Amino acid sequence: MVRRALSALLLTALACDVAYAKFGRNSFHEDFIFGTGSAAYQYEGAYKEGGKGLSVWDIFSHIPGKIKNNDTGDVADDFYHRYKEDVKLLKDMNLDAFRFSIAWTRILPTGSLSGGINKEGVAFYNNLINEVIANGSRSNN
Ligand SMILES: *[C@@H]1O[C@H](CO)[C@@H](O)[C@H](O)[C@H]1NC(C)=O
Ligand SMILES: CC(=O)N[C@H]1CO[C@H](CO)[C@@H](O)[C@@H]1O
Repeated sequence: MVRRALSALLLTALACDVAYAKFGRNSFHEDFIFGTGSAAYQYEGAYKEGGKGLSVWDIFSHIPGKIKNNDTGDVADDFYHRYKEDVKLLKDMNLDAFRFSIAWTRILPTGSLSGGINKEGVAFYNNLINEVIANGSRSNN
């Protein structure tokens, strides 16, 4: 009984393997865009660098006990410093597109236009977009 069940399982696994082998990029229309994405708070880190202002999440996550393990996005994936390595990963994975969000606190550190635009923040996103394009992907935000 157990042996028969195992044989059935093995056959199912083999059938799935064959099905997977035929399933790949070519299974999609040639115009299909493969990409990945990120969200600023979860990804960038550098929460007080480059002229960035504090977001609601920056402040909230620093209130002890509000977030499990008192975790914050202060460093996160350190994308702010390591975006070139990440763009290289996109290229190595042969992805077509990269979608990301912009931390408005990097652009408008005080939360309003009257407080001034942070040129260093604009430059960061500009450099990121240039890096993505130079490495053959589209950027979407
Ligand atoms: C989080 O911070 C609170 C308040 O300081 C503390 O009581 C708690 O032990 C901390 N939790 C962890 C997982 O460090
Ligand atoms: C992997 C790769 O091609 N990286 C290139 C990405 O674009 C920059 C230019 O901004 C090149 O210097 C890298 O070689």
